[in-house]
Amino acid sequence: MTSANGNASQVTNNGDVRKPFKIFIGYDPREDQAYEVCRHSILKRTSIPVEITPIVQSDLRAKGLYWRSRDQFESTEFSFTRFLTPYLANYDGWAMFVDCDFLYLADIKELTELINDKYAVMCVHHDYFPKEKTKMDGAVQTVYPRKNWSSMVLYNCGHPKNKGLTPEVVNNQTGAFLHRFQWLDDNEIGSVPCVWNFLEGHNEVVENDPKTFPKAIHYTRGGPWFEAWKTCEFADLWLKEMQEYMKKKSNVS
Ligand SMILES: [Mn+2]
Repeated sequence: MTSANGNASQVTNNGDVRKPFKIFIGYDPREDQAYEVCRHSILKRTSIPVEITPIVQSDLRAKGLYWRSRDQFESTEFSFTRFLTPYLANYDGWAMFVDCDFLYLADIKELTELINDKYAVMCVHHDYFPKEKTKMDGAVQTVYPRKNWSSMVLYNCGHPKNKGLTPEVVNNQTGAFLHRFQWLDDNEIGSVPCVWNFLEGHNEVVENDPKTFPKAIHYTRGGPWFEAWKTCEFADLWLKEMQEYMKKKSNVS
């Protein structure tokens, strides 16, 4: 866990005096570098206190919170564990889940300012059908409605509907039920601008139109931490961030 700065009690979020904003990042041992760089990119830019926790499947198994057997459609270790976010936040306040293959370019405070308590969750409503048949390091790509919506979600953890997202439900429900937010009605799913989950290889920057400039790049096809994606779009930004993270790490130790 990490607090970006110590001034927790002074932060207001949606009118309330708040504790640090909780952020859960999906962790996969094959993408450790991606996780570290994603985390670094958030901490470096945030102007509000945040508490970042990796969602590590082996830890959750050891704690008896996760017991699902692995299925063939899981491309990462956090395919299902991500839906434990409201539980892990004690069904209290707002928290964010994000995949580890994100690079933040903006202050997370800007995202929290979009929070609206009338919703149970908020996310980017992608209308997206991937061109590739495989993703990352060869895992099978699957196509389904609301694809990629669950990769970055603001959860209103105290919302009554999200109390239904118990460990039992997360362990037993189908991928379709979870990834399509079927525990919710459509009007309980708020929308945030696509620049907060900007899909590399899909979304496009329009010159001179700041509304299209990514605030968080999602290397959904695989990012520069994989040999095959070293030259993907925005690879330079991620590599630069990684160098910075490595430098900071070596200065500390
Ligand atoms: Mn992803």
